[in-house]
Amino acid sequence: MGSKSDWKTMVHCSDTLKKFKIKHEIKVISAHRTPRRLHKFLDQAKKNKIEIIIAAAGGAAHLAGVTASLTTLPVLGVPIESKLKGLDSLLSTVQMPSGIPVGTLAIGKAGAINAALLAVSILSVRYNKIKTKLETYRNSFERRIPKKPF
Ligand code: RP5
Repeated sequence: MGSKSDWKTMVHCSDTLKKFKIKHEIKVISAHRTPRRLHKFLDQAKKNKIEIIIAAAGGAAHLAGVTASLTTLPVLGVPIESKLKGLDSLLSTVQMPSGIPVGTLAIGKAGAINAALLAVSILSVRYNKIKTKLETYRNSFERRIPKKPF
């Protein structure tokens, strides 16, 4: 995430990954403020066996796009709520030029949770245990939705 201030949103992403026992690193890396940290992290990503990157940033949110430009790993972008209610973050993250994709999720908490779930879904193609957990989660999720609004 681009700032420590993004953690209150991204904690929901981490909590969701924990539910599926997905090992993950949590870092503050900013495309603007700490570009050298970003390059170093991506240089070591392969060695560190990273399979997916979730990049969250707010405002002029270039983190996911710059990350995607420097790696072939799947990059999922979470637009953080901002002074403009996250619309700036959303557009900065989602409007990538053709050739460098960022899988962009919703603004804020829903996006943070869904980034984790999408990462789980991507991993489930390769790891059967994760696939089973995801199927169980989805089934229980459906049961939790009330059939009536009252
Ligand atoms: C972005 O600027 C961060 O991702 C954060 O959402 C936003 C504000 O950062 P702080 O000023 O709170 O550190 O780079």
